[in-house]
This record gives sequence, C-alpha cells and structure tokens, in this order.
Amino acid sequence: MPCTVHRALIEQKPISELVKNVLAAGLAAGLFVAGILAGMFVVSGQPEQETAVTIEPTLRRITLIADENVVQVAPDSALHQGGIRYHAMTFNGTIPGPLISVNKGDTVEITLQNQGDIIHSLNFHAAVGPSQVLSEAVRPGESKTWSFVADTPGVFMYHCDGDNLNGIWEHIASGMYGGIVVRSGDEKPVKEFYVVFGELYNTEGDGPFSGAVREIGSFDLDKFIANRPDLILTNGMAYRYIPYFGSASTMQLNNDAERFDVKAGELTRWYIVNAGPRGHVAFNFGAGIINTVDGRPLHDETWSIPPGSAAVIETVFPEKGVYFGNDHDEGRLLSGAGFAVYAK
Ligand SMILES: [Cu+2]
Repeated sequence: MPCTVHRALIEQKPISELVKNVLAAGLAAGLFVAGILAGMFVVSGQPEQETAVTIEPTLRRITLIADENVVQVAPDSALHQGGIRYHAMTFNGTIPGPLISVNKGDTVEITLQNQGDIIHSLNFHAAVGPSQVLSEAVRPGESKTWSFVADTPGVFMYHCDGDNLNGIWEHIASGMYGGIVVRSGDEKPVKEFYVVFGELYNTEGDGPFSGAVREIGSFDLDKFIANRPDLILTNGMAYRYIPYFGSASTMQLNNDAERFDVKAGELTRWYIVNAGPRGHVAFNFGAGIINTVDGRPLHDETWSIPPGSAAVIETVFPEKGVYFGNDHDEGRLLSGAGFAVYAK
C-alpha cells in the first residue's frame, strides 16, 4: 500500500498533545495504520485522558490522491464464488478513502493530486461555502491545494464531485468517498470505531447472487438509475465483518472476516458514514440499543442515515456476547451491510 495513505493523516504541524497520544496509542496497538488502510479506525482502547483538554487550533495538511484501480469488493463466499473484483475509483488506493481526524477550529489544507486518467475532484461536507467545500475539476496529472476551517464538530462525508457534478454518481458508486471527524475537544475519551457504507452497481452478470465466478466488473448506469445495487460495501467490502449467517443452517460469507472487539459495559463511539449514493441506512445494533446520536440522547433501536450523511453514535453493550451492527433494510444486509461486535 502506498505510503501516501499514511501521509494523508500524519503530515500535520504543529501536532497537539492529544493527537500525539492518539497516534502513539494506535501505532503501539498496530491498529492505526492498519485501520486507515482498512478504513476502520480504532482510536484507543485505553483512554489517554481522564479529563477534557484545551486544544489549540492548528494547521492540518492532508494529501488525497485520486486514481483508478482494481480492488476486491466481495470475498469468496457462498453467494459470490471466487469473490468480486471491481474497476474502482479511489482516494489513496482504498475504499473508503482515509479517515481524516481534526479538531474544531483547525485549518484543514487539502491537496488533491490526480494520478488517474480522468477528471476527479473533492467535496468536503465538513466545510461551508463553495471556495472551502469544492476543489472544482482537477485534470489528470494536475493537483490543487485549498483550505477550509473545520468549525462544526461531528463526522462528515467527503467525496469526488466528478467534473462539476457530471459523473458524480459513478465516482461515488465506484469508491470515491470517505469520512472526516471534527472533534469538539470535550468528548469523553472512549473506544472509537469508523464504519462507512457505500453501494456498488456492478456490470458483471445478471445479479449478484447467480453463484457464477465474477470477473472484473465496473459501474452499471442502468442499475444505478433503477436503484438496484449489487453490493453494499462495509468499509470497502461486502461481508467484510460477517463470517456467516445462520446457526442451524449456515450461509458462508467470509472465512477471513474481521471483527470489532469491545468490553461489556464500556461506552463506545461509532462514526457511521452513509456514502450512498442512493439508499438510506437503517442503522441498528442487533441485541443492542443506540444511546445517543450526535450528542443527543436517543435510546432507540434504529437510526436512519440518508445518503451523503453520517452520525456519531454512542452505545454501551451491556452484557458479554455477540452484537450485530447492521443496515436493518434486510435487502441491504444480504448485500453486505453489517458487522459483528464481540463484547467480552
Ligand atoms: Cu472522481
């Protein structure tokens, strides 16, 4: 994986003590870099700060590289023998692009380098005003640098706009999206997770469940118009965190499924991004409950996240066992949207 992925997050100066602690904790656990590459970001298992700290606004330099490449979007499973590979469009080589984490008040200086063969661009939902939100079209081989002030805390989507909205549907549905977390500075330090859902409309075959071996697919405009996604990617891959469905009779989904581990009874924070570009995510914790959304008490079982939006969700998994973060639209669950959480 190119080192530019790391550069997107660590080329910051000066760096605050809090961020330094977070970086150190993540690197020590071997999770930080892997988390960025994978699109999942475990900030810290052990809180570094017992009390809130004052964070001075700083300059964050972020480099995102737009490119086109082939990525694996579904594992070898009972549903997709041999897995599915896809002609993707990416930021820094991965779906989703890297998680960007800044503090409220920071000036975020973005450099978009286009190393691909077609026009790409950037749109940051964390900013306001065309000159701060949009890169405008960046041609192949060119780059653009601009900045915005991260004034609003929360988690926000960023994505490619195509060429001034022309083709935005294909660029987002092909993987050009990610999340940016703007920290208020007074969040309670807890274990954090980052999950991005995104749809994929694949040209190969009549449907995703034919059982045929998949070759390399690409964007299907007709399926997109019909709102008929083949896969819902969870951090860039369908069934990435789901080993199987069933107990008495099982449907094998991913023999190499990754997992989220928590402690029973501890508060956890989830940055959930719905990149869309079409469907809502009916976000639910199977066997759990949502305690707060974006800082507001909720205590509800399901929270709807529209395409192009995101939510900061906090919850406690009260007892030991397996919980299941999922899109409660069961068609989207079957298409790959979910993740198991193991509480010990
Ligand atoms: Cu693009």
